[in-house]
Amino acid sequence: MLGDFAAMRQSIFDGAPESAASLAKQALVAGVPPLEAIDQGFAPGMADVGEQYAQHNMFLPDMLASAEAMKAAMSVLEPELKRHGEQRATAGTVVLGTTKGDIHEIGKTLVGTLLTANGFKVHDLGVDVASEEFAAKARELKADIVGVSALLTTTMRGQKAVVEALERAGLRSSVKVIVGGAPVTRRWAEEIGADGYAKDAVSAVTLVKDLLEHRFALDSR
Ligand code: B1M
Repeated sequence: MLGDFAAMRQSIFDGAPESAASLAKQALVAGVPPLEAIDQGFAPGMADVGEQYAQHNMFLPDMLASAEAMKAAMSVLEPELKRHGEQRATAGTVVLGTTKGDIHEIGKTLVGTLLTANGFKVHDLGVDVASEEFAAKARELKADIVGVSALLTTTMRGQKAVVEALERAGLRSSVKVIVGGAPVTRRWAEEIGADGYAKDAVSAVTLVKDLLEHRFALDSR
């Protein structure tokens, strides 16, 4: 079948990396766009897992197994997503990471992959990243954008800490800060003085493009 989204979703729910990777390969061979396989197949599987975990029907080892399955699928799909970006000129530099104390990496990595696919140079600092590290890398790379992901209500505060670290480093006026992650909202972004919020990886790309276009328009006045 062209894009067996139900089977993809199930492979994540079951925490089955081999099956997830094999379904991802089959999807590519069948000509399914990689983003469609993620959005309609694999990511909904992660959402199911989150719901079951919240209702105490699944436990931490199950969530971990599902994350491994998701990573297995992504390792097949990401190179395909990125390939498009390699042929383009650099649209801007983004420093990306997940906040201090937070090890959720899948959503952040997907944001990075799509930005790369859209011609941005992405430096991914990984997970559990201190605010000062974001600021130091932004200075070193003369970044246009700093992107901070947080998946826990307790680690969202780390996004505010990054805004503050950039201010302390004297970089706040030259760098745009975007935030995202399941518990993050537009309101929170405004409250902490970030420049933008994106609900998913596709809107993160639109947001970054909009912010940079706006900045270049102001710069050329
Ligand atoms: Co965790 N976990 N987890 N977990 N985990 C959540 C987030 C949770 C909502 C589950 C639940 O209870 N329903 C809950 C948080 C509750 C809260 O704070 N409100 C939770 C918890 C409690 C925990 C632990 C505390 C559990 C424990 O130890 N008792 C623990 C914390 C560890 C830590 O970080 N210190 C923990 C651990 C883990 C695992 C290690 C097992 C694993 C992560 C493995 C890994 O990443 N390598 C894990 C997972 C897999 C999840 C769920 C099930 C799935 C997250 C995911 O990968 N989603 C999650 C439930 C859920 O979110 N429904 C859950 C798929 C991904 C594509 O989506 O990450 O939302 P997401 O990213 C999206 C958007 O949010 C957005 O775009 C992405 C792509 O569209 N986005 C951005 C993300 N970052 C962005 C940045 C941007 C812009 C957009 O700009 C910079």
